[in-house]
Amino acid sequence: MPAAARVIVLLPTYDEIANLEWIAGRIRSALPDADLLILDDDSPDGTGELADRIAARDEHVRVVHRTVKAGLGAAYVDGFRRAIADGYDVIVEIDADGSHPPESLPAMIAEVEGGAALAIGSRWVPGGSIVGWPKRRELLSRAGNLYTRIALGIRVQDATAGFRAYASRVIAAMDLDSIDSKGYCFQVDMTYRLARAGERIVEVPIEFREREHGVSKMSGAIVVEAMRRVTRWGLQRLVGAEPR
Ligand SMILES: Nc1nc2c(ncn2[C@@H]2O[C@H](COP(=O)(O)OP(=O)(O)OP(=O)(O)O)[C@@H](O)[C@H]2O)c(=O)[nH]1
Ligand SMILES: [Mg+2]
Repeated sequence: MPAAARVIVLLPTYDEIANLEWIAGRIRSALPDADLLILDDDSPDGTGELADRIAARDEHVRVVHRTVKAGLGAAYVDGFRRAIADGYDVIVEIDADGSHPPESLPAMIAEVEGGAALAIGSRWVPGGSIVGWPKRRELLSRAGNLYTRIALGIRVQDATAGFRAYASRVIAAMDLDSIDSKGYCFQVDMTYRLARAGERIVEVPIEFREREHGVSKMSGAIVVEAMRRVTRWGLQRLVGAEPR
């Protein structure tokens, strides 16, 4: 990793018009030298046009207009390919809804610069916290992460977290074509790939906040996808088969 690592922040958006300006500004302030790539899936609420206006006044900001809503995983894979092609050293994932504090990014990126393959902004390590979640939602996340740890034999406390910094070398080494997980499962999929490859994964405690504006795109289908896939990978692990 070069002394001054080149950092790109990938920001997927779908109907985040009430959040985009604020989150983009916080990201730019937290990481003044980094570039920001907004990946919008043709949001009906005009998020894409707002993204264009932000990009027009800031040379560190670019926008990718994707034509259909294809899920978070597909948007990130698109961003990964562009980030690798453009030669970035560190690739950041963050939600646009304000749940993930950009102010924690310097500490996460420092871990990657120090040799970690992946630094996760984690809710479930000591020092991490959640603001504004009902108990039900917390239990779902904790139970999902516990199940994931046991099924996959990994030590990560917050494998479903979508707040991450990756060393781009590990993304470049991945077969991105083989990733078709969409929701939370995409994050588990990425984590499991790196854990199997013996890469170092660290967790940095963060304060996670429930979104205040806009609506969640989380759905029962996303939870079911994650449960089914984690179960399948866990069974494949038990019989010594390659995960598919
Ligand atoms: N480009 C793109 N972005 C998406 C898509 N689905 C969700 N997003 C974005 O992904 C991020 C996370 O989505 P959220 O709706 O907050 O879902 P979540 O964080 O898993 O669930 P909550 O905790 O309930 O907010 C946000 O920035 C969304 O705008 C999609 O299909 N395409
Ligand atoms: Mg969210």
